[in-house]
Amino acid sequence: MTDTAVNENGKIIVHHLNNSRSQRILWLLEELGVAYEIKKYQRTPGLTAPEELKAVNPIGTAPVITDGSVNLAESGAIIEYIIRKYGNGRARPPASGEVHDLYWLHAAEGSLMPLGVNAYIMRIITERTPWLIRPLVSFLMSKLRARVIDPRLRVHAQLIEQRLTEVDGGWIADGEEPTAADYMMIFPLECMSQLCPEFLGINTERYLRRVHERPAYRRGLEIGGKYDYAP
Ligand SMILES: N[C@@H](CCC(=O)N[C@@H](CS)C(=O)NCC(=O)O)C(=O)O
Repeated sequence: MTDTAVNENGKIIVHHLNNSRSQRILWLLEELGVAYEIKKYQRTPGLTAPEELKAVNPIGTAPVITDGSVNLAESGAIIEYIIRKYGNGRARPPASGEVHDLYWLHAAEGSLMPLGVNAYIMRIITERTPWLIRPLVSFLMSKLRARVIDPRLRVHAQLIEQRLTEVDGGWIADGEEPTAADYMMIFPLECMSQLCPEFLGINTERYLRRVHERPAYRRGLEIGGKYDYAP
């Protein structure tokens, strides 16, 4: 977190990278009805974020928000910050769902996304390997993925399916509306629906469809632009 630019309109600025986790933040702000502005950044041909994002986050990743004198990165931190500061009591879990909210809020970036990113990098390495040795690299990467990544992704998928079955079509924390856990989990679930759709249970698929149909989610998509992880 750094102190830099102040938005003169007093609105939050969302530094949004196309096709990225910052879609989570747009969904949350749209659900809460918080005024914001969006500053768009386009991925480079190498799929990394452009250099100018480093002006607001030295690591160079999105999402980042600027709120007054505060620049804040890390989607989990941003989501908690927005809910605490602008939620007016909304997006909070009921007491019975607090531990579930906490667990999934952290599991999303702490456990699921590292697995997903590793699988994604393996796919890119294979695609970009010279054709002569590609079959060998492809074979090695698929062995690695089958041994190291997929067994864990499969268990995570079973655990979220179990939770979504317990809440019977509700939100992860079993409240009236999405909480931090939902805003965080949507992205790994969207990634898994492309990377390993066969791991996702029926309630998880229903959950994804339900989120994607929400008007606030759709508004976030329109504002964010092309996003390959949702219909
Ligand atoms: N744990 C961070 C991860 C941030 C991250 O890796 N963002 C990706 C977009 S999904 C990014 O900016 N990638 C571009 C790059 O690495 O250059 C968060 O949740 O905000």
